[in-house]
Amino acid sequence: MIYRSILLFVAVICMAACQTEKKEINFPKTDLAKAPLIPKPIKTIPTGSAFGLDASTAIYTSTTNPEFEKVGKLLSENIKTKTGLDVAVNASTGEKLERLIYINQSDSIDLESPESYQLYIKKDSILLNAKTAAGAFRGVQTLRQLIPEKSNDTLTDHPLWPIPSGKIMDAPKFGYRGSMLDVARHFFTVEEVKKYIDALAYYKFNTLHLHLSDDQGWRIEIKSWPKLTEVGGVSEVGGGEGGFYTQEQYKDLLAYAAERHITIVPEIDMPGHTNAASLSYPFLHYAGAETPRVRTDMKVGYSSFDAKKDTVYSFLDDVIGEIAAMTPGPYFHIGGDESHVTKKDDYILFVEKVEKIVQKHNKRMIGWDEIAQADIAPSSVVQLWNNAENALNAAENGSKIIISPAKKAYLDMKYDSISEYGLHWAGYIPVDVGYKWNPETYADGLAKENILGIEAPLWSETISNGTELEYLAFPRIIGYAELGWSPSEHLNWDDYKERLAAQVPYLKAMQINYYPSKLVDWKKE
Ligand code: TNX
Repeated sequence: MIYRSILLFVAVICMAACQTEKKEINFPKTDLAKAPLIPKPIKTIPTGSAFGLDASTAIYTSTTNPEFEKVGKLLSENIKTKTGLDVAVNASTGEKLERLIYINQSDSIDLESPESYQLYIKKDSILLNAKTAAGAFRGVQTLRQLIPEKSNDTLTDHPLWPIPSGKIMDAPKFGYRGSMLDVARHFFTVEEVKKYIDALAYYKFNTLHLHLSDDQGWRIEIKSWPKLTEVGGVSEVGGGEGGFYTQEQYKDLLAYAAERHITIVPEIDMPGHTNAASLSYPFLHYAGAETPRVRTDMKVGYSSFDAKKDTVYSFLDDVIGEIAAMTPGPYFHIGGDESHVTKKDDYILFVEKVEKIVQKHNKRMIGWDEIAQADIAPSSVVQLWNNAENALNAAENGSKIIISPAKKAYLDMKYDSISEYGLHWAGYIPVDVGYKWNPETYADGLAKENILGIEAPLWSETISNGTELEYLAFPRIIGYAELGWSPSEHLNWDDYKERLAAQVPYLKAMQINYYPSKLVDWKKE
C-alpha cells in the first residue's frame, strides 16, 4: 500500500515535470460546459484542453477503502465496452503510468453529501474526489458520459479518446432518486431488471422500488409460505405464465444493484391488491372483498386482507421477516393504496399493526399516500401519488415524502394519443410535460425539508417484456433523473432537449428502446 502511494506520488510529480518531454498532442479546443451531461452538474468550469484516454491510461483508487477499487473496476469495464481499451486498475508496475485516472477518497469539506463528487480533468490526469464509494460511483458516471463515442485517431498515430478538460463540482438535490418497476402485473426476468438497473445507474438514480405483489401475481419466494409462488406466482395480466424470483435470484439482483450503489426497496402491497396471496392462502381473505380467483384483468380495489385476524399478522411477520433479512436497504414498502373494499377502521388498524412488524424487522416503512390516514410514526415515509392532502398531513406529523404524482411522474401514462402501450387515466405525459415541473413546489404547502426525493413508477398492466418496458421508460426516465439531481434553477427544457437528443448513441449502444418523441430533434444519431 505504501509502495503504491509512493509510486503514485512520483508519477504525478513526474507528469508535471516531464510535460514538455512527452509528445504534445494538440487537440482542437474543447468546452466542458457544452458536454451533454444528464443530470446537469451543479458547477462546470471548462479549461479548453483535453485528457487523452488511450491504451497507456491507468486507473488507481484510494487504498483507504476497498469499495473504491470496485468503483474503479466498473469504470475500467465501462471503458472497455465503450472504447475497447484495456485500462488496468491498481496495477503494481509503473510502466503504464503515462496518463492516470485517480479515484480518491477525500474528506474535503466541500463534499457535503455522501454522493457529492469533484472531477479535475487535466491533460495527463483525472482526479475524482469523493467522500464515499457512492459519490465516486456517481462521479464515474459523469466521466463515462464525457468519453466520446469515437476515437480521435486522425490526430495521432494511435487511437485516443479526448475528454474535455476542466473542473466539475457536483452533488444531488435529493437523497432519494428512484424508479419503481411493477413486476407483478407482468413478470420481468432478472436479466431485464438488471438492464434497467444499468441505465438507472448511468443517470445517477440511487433507488429501485420493486412492486413484488399484486392481485394478478406474487413474485418473490417466501420459504415459510411456499404456495404464494406455487399458486400465486403463475399468472399475470392477459393470461401469461407469470413467474417469480427465487430468494437466490432476489439476492443476486440486490448484489447487482448494490455494486451500482442502488438501493432496492421491496414492496408487498396490502391490505388491498392481495388477490394472489389470498388465492394461495384463503384464510387471509377479508369477508368484504371479492372471492379470490386467478385474475388476469386490470381491475383494482376489490381485494383485501382480513385486518382482524391474528393469523394474518403472523403470516405477515414471516413474509416481511424473510424479505427484510435478505434486503440490506433501510426500507420496506407496504403499498397501502386503493384498498377500496377495506372498511376505514380496519384499514387504519391494519397499517398501524403492519408498521410495527416492519419496525421489528429493522426497516423504515414506506407506503402510498393513503397510509397517512393512520397514525404512523414520523420515521415512516409517505409516497405521494394521488392525494397531496395525505402527504401534507404526514409531513406535519414528521414523515418524509417521496414525490411521485401520477399526472407528472407515472411512466405508464401514454406519451400522447398516438404512442403505443400505457394507460391514460391520469392524462398523457409527453416528454416535455414529464420534465417541466418542480418536485420541490409540486405540493402546495409542503416544505422542501420534508421531501425525501422523487420516484417515477412504471406500472406494467400494458407491457410484458423489456422492449415494451423501455418504450415507456425512455426517454422520460432520463428527465426524472435530472429533476431528482440538479438544482431546479438550472433546469431548462430547451437546453435539456439538446442534451437528451445526444443520449442516442448511449441508448443505441446499450440496445435500449425508446419512444422517438417528435418534441425532440433526434437527428444527432
Ligand atoms: C394506480 S398508483 C395504482 C396501480 C395501478 C396504476 C396504473 C397506485 C398506488 N396504484 O395499482 O397499476 O394506477 O397506472
